[in-house]
Amino acid sequence: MAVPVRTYQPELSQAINRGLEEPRVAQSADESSYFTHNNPPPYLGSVEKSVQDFLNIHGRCNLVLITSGGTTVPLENNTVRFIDNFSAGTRGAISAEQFLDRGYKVIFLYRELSFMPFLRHFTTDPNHENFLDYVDNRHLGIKKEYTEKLRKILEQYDYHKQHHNILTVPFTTVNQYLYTLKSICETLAGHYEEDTSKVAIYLAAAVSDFYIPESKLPDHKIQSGGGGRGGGEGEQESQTSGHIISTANSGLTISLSPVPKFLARIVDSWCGGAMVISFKLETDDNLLYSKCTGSLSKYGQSLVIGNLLQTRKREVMFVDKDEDGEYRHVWHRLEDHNRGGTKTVGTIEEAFIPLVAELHRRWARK
Ligand code: 9Z3
Repeated sequence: MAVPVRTYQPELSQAINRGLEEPRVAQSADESSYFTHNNPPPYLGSVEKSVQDFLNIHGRCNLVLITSGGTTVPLENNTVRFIDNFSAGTRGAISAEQFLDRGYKVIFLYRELSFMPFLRHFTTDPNHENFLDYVDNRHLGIKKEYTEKLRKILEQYDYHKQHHNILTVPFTTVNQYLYTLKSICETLAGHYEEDTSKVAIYLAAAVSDFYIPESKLPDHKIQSGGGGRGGGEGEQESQTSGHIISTANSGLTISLSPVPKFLARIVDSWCGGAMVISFKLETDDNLLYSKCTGSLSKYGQSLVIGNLLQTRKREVMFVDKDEDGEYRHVWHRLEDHNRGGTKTVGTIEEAFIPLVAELHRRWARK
């Protein structure tokens, strides 16, 4: 099942409301001001309905909400330019397949046009082959050498589709992401009531730390030479719109506000009782462990999975607390798994998702 909305085109009917109160730059602790100063995406009601319908089909099964892909920060309301966060959505898409394999119902909150479960096999091929390469152009059938691969993937895809095991919900901007995440978490909390421990929230999306509040965005494309309207003599020398200043002489200056960190809210209020797993992405290996423990102590999630940009496809570090409340960490490496395990796997997610599912099983039993 997929929520039939488009998120990557700007919503022009939601053009900036200049009458909105000036936003106070949100401090980390000040989550609520974010939602009063930024509008919800106009399609949110339809997402809420799809999520509720999905939950009604499945009752209170084990469910994982997976976030996947990077969020964007638009620089203009009619968005030509935006700041993006690193993530192709590979981790989220593979993880979704792994959770489905273990009987989970999956809500997949993903960056529109990033990798999707099952479909990703045809776009991440190491030989750069895509689906069109599979088709014999004379008979329009599948070339013999690809039938086995396609059959296996199609079998799983069809099975989960027929059983409505996965609901896909798109986002593009950080604002769409935050509103949709909050809405899904709250719908889950309402549906599962005292059984929220059956829910895992697996936050693999790469979320922007900074953004431009809605009322500070320029409506139109920023002009490289400042104002730009008309040209010739009398041309405006500068264009200013709240957080963005463009001048012919000095280039472009952008000021970004911090996005409040919502992790603690997920844990303590949006969907209290669910097992929350977050990822920590770093590039400096000396920082990774302390960043993971810092995140655990600030936000109170159950597990932080640390990864380095350079090695994320080969190794991840699980950081959590033991029964005495002491931090502990374990590295999980693809190479070690394939050396010691009974089944050789191709991706690190296939190696570590069974461990996450086991931790969740214990969490739900508590
Ligand atoms: C990750 O660290 C993911 O593992 C990756 C996956 C983004 C590296 P790909 O999709 O990449 O396989 O290309 N995600 C979380 C990054 C993040 O923004 N974490 C926040 C933080 O570090 C906490 S929720 O502050």
